[in-house]
Amino acid sequence: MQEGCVPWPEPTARAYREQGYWNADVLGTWPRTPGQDSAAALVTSAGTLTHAELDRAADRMAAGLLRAGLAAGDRIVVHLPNEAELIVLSLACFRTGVLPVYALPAHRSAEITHLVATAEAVAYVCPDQVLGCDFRLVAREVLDRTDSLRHVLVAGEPGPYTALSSLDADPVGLPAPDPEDVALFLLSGGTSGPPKLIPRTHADYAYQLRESARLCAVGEDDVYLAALPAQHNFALACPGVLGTLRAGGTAVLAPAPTADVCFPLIERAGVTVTSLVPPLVPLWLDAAEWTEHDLSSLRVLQVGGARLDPETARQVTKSLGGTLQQVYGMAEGLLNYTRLDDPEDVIVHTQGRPLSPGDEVRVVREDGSDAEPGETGELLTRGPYTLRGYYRAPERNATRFTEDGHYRSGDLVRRTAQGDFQVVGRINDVVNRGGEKVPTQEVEEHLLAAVPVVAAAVIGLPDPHMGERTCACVVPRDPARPPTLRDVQAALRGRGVAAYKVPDRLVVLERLPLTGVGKVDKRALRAQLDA
Ligand code: OOB
Repeated sequence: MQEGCVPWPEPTARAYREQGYWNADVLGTWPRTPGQDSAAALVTSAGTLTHAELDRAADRMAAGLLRAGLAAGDRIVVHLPNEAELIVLSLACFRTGVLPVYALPAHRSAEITHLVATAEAVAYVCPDQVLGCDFRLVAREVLDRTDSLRHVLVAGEPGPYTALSSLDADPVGLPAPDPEDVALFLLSGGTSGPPKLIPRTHADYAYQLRESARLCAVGEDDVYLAALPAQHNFALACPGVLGTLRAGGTAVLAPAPTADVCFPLIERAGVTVTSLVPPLVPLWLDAAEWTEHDLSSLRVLQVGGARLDPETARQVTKSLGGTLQQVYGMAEGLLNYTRLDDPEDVIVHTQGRPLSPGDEVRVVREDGSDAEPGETGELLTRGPYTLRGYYRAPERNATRFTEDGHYRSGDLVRRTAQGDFQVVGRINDVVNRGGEKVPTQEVEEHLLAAVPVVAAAVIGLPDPHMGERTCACVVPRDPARPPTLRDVQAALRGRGVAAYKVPDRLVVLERLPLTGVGKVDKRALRAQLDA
C-alpha cells in the first residue's frame, strides 16, 4: 500500500481474500461488457457515449496522462462538474494508477489549497467556468499558495493553462494494477476540521460497487441518474455511476439536482435508479404532482446523506412510484441500506443495515461498553471496505480509530431489535446542512482569521427544510462595532471558502459560555439561543 496509508493487518486481509470480498476485480476494466459495445454508457449535456466509445476515450486519456509525464502513484486533484470528462478522467486514472483526489463542486480556493498541499498533488483539474465562478482564478490562487503543482488542466477554455482535451494519445499497453493498491481518494465529511483524505483501494471499492449493485439489483438494463455531484461517494459508487457502468448499464449525469433539470432526463433516458439528499425530496414530491414528464421508469429512489423524516419518507413511497431506499453511508466505508423488499415500516423508519456480512459494527456507550438494542450509542465499524486510517494523518488516526482498527464514526445511532440502524445525531462537531457536512472547527478558524472577532463558535440550529443550518456566535473585537451577517459572509467568501460553509446566521455575544476545562460549551450556547 502507498506511503501515508494504513494497511489492513495481514491476517484480516487474508480473511477478506479467502471470503471473496477482495479478489482480482479492479476499477476501470469496464465499460467492456461483452455485447454492450453499442449500448449507451454515459449521457451528459454534451451527448451520449456508447460503452465502446467511453472505453476508447478512457484509453486515449490514459495514454495522454502518461505522455504528459504523470505516473502511477501521482496524486491529482479532480474538481470537475457532472460532465463526461469527470468519468473519462476517472477511468483513465484507474487504468494508469494516477490517483484522483475528488474535490466537491462547491469547494473553492481555501479547500483546494488544502487538498493540493496535503496530497502534494502534481495536477489540478478544473472546468473553465461554472455558474459565474472562474476556476482558472481558483487555480491561480492555489498555485500561489502551494508548490507541488506541475499541471493545471482545464476542461473547456484553458486560458494560460493546458486544455484537458490535449491529454489525448494513441492507446498504450498498461500493466494491470495491484488490486490492493490505493485507487482513489475521497474526502471525509463526517469529522471536524478541514477535509481529510480517505484512501480507497481497487479491491475495496470494487467490492463496494459489486455488492451495492447486487443489493439494488442494478444490471445492464438499468439507467442510473447522478442528480447529486458524482464526485461524492453516494452518486459515484453506491452503486452510482461506477457501479452501474461496471454492471453494463447506463449512467446519466445531471448538471443540477432540481426537478426541472432531472425530470426531463428521467423521461428521456428511462432512468431506473437515482439518489437524493433529504432537502431535495419535498421539492421533487411537489414537482411530481404537476409534472407532465413520465417518471414511471423510476424503480428505486435512494435517499441518504442526512436524516430523512418518516413523514416525507412515507410520501415518497406513495407519490413517486418505485421503492424508496434509505442509505446511511460514509466516504470512510460502511454503507447501510434498507433492502428493496423490506416492509414499509423498516423503509420509512430506519436507515438500513450493513451492506456486507464482513461489516463489523458496534454501538457503544461513552465508556466503550456495548449498548443494548434500542439504546443510543456511537457507531464504530471496521470491514472489507472501511479504511484503517486517513492519508498522512497519524495524529487524527490516533483518535478516530480504536486500537483494534474500528473507525469511530461520531454518529449516534440505535439498532432496532431486527438489526436496522436509526441515526439519532452526532457527537462530533459537524453541522449536517441537508447532507453537506460543515466542519465547525474549520469555519471557526476562518472567522477568527478574517473577521474582527476575539472568539467564534459555530453551531447547528434545527431547520425544517435543511435539517440543520449554521449559526456563527462571535464576540466582536470592538463591541461598539460588531460585524453584521453580511460582513461575515463577505469575509469568508473573500477567503475562498465554499458557499455551503458560510454561516446562515450570526449571533453577537459579549462572551461565549465555557466548560470546566475552558472549551466553548456548545450545549450551553445552544440552550442560550433557544431561550
Ligand atoms: C454520505 O457520506 P459523507 O462522508 O458525506 O458523510 C457521512 C455522514 C455520516 O457519518 C452521517 O453522519 C451522515 O453523513 N449520514 C446520515 C445518513 N447518511 C449519511 N445521517 C442520517 N441519515 C442518513 N441516511 O453522506 C454518504 C455516503 C454514501 C452514501 C450515502 C451517504
